[in-house]
Amino acid sequence: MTRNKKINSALIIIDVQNDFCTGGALAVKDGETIIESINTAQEEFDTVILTQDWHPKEHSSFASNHNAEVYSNVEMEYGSQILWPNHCIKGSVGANFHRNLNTDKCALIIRKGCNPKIDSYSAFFENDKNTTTGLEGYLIKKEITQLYMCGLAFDYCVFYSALDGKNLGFDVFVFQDLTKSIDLGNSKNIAEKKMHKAGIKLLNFM
Ligand code: VGL
Ligand code: ZN
Repeated sequence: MTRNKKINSALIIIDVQNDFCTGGALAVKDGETIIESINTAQEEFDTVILTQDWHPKEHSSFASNHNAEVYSNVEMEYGSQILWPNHCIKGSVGANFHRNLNTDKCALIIRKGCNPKIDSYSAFFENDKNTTTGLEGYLIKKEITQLYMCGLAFDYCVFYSALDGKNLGFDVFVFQDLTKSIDLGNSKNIAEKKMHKAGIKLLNFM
């Protein structure tokens, strides 16, 4: 199918990294199965942006740095934080983009979670909701008003990126069939409801 290129739009591909795919440290079930369609989706956009979870090994979101159970919660200065298995350690194979992902088209890679003291789910802000990644400024300078999001994981990094994008005034669309969820507790349903309520449009690409 040929479709018109989406103008004033960017495709933001969240965290399609080995550690979020089968065999990875924080594997999202069937994470890699969305990649081929994500590559197809890229053909419809002039602007493609990738994000890459990129943690130092002493990162405060790792359970191993707290002597705590994985998936338990701790209170940080910026609020509640889930403790994850060690994942996406900068420079490691797990932090690399999955080999099937076409990375040729993308002009900007946003790395996030680099500060050992603050986790960063969103492509826009760290979890303190204040420290910017610079992505907003990039999009404004490029006169991009519509954001289409996909990638891993739907209920964490895609969700927080979509909410922040919407709050910043962008039109936000999520290609839900180009995502997969971690689904901790009821996180997938909660994310869907909050996105609907915020006016984020959930679409299917295929
Ligand atoms: C993510 C948990 C921890 C994600 C990243 O990409 O959704 N989730 N770090
Ligand atoms: Zn992470």
